[in-house]
Amino acid sequence: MGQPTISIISVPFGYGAGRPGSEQGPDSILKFGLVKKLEQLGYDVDAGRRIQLPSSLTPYPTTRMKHVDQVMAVCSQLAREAASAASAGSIPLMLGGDHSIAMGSLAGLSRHYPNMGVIWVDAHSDLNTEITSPSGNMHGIPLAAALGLTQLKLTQILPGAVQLKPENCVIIGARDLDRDEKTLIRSRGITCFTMYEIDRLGIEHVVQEALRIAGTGTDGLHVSFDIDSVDPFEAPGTGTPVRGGLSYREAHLAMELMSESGLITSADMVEVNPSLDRNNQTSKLAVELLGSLFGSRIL
Ligand code: 6HN
Ligand code: MN
Ligand code: MN
Ligand code: MN
Repeated sequence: MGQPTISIISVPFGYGAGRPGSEQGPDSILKFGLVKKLEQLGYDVDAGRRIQLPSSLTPYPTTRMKHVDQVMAVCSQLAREAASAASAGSIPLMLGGDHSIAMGSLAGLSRHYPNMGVIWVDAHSDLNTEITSPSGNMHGIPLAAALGLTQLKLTQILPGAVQLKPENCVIIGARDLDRDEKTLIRSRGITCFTMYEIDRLGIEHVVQEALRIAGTGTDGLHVSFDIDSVDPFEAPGTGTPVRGGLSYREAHLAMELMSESGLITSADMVEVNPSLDRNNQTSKLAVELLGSLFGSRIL
């Protein structure tokens, strides 16, 4: 039996972020050769799935959060696509778009993998709620939503969705956490490897621990990769850059180790913003990193 199929789901949606541009992420990542790269690694690639914002929207209860109706509409469609790709036996790969789309990924995937683990690679923890969000931007809440901590529930995105368990969820690369996010990480016992732990323990140890925690006793393992986890020196094309991030080699090694584990069943690549990029460096990096996640090796 050969490699499984990878189903690329493009989600050109950026209203969850505070500045425009990430809606151009999927087309840019595809333009720089993602399909060819995955095919060279031996996968069958289905790149035809694309989520569009529908013309009519169901209004959701108004909160301080911005563009909730749009986020919900896109996430509901994405959830159905992700669920159908997973139940067809392929590996769903979501290209964002801002990180709010992960609520759609997780709602859909959780129907197929009700006891899923998640590795959240990000400069941020995305654990705000409608109450604690300092910005009102929906890309700051998806992990909290997936854990059932927001007013918005995954089941409103897709009936039958299952929320994540905090013990099956690991954050890697954090260095810009809001006060209430820190409180939640402690009170809910979420494992969070900040840049401090990565400096002290090394990326290899951190990723092996993450794989053990999120990959033991779970039925699927999703990687949600926010490109702002990588240092802005390497990844300038993103809307909320924070200094002091993963180096180029640390990011690649993280992907290589996740690949070698054989545990990864789906992934998001989000927050690539071509309008803020330098020489398409960030889009090209996203393609390379996805290559490493799906088995590309130096030798
Ligand atoms: N992202 N914690 C900040 C907020 O507005 O809630 C930043 C969130 C960034 C979200 O990068 O996916
Ligand atoms: Mn994020
Ligand atoms: Mn981020
Ligand atoms: Mn576990």
